Amino acid sequence: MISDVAVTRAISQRFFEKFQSSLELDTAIVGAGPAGLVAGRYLAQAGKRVALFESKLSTGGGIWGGGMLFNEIVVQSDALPVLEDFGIEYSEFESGYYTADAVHTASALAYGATSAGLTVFNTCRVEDVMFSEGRVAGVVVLWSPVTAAGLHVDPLSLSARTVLDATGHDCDITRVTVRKMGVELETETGDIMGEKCMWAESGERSVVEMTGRVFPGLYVAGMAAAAVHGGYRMGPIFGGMLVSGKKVADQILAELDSK
Ligand code: 48F
Repeated sequence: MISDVAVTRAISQRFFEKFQSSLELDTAIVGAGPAGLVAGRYLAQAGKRVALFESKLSTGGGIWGGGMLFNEIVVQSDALPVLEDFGIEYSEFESGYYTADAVHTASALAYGATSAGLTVFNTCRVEDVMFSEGRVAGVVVLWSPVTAAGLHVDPLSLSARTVLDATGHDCDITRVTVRKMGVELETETGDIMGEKCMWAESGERSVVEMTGRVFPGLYVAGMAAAAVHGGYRMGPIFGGMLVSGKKVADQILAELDSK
């Protein structure tokens, strides 16, 4: 016999176990696109307390639609080790260009990150950061449907030694930090520089170079790094996003392990 109440008890208890064990994190990742999921896998694999917050119901960010809803993605050779690590199947299209099915890639990234121990809170929007002693010190979260409905509800706060802005084009987390705190970022201008037009060759190279810390406690990866540092956009070639996620995980691990 199945008890409806047992189902409710199981879900609510398990959810709050997850939530309570995420109140004091080593790293809070915001955004479950390719950059955030790749970073999440490597941080979780290293044994860090890491959780990812995604405002949509599904993880995968901009992967699902490939290019213009043609659901294939292109990856260049630099990122093949990341594809292989996640067990993502790909094939060579022509020299230097590899393709993977977008649905398979999005699913495999989610599986690879969560099976390494990453906790994902979906439908959960980070609307602000905690700020303490001159650094970003955590995330302020609220269910995204609450925000969408325009309900007047206070959020909750979770502390994190490091926060990763992997929110893509919007660079939401860096933006809210600059807007509310007026801080100077570790960028060429000290401010958010804004993403440039399409130039995949430059965009793919620079998104990896631009990955890293932009303020004490705050890191950027993926398209958020391009938006913050003024990189070119690159469209549906995803190698830079994957390598950026791996690079930022290494940088965050170096900071976490140095203290
Ligand atoms: O946009 P997204 O896939 O970011 P990414 O990892 O990859 C970029 C590529 O998909 C593509 C590209 C490749 O050449 O240019 O755009 O840098 O994923 C960002 C995720 O962040 C979520 C958003 O729903 C998406 O799934 N997100 C954005 N703002 C918030 C957020 C927020 N404030 N709180 C929680 N999640």
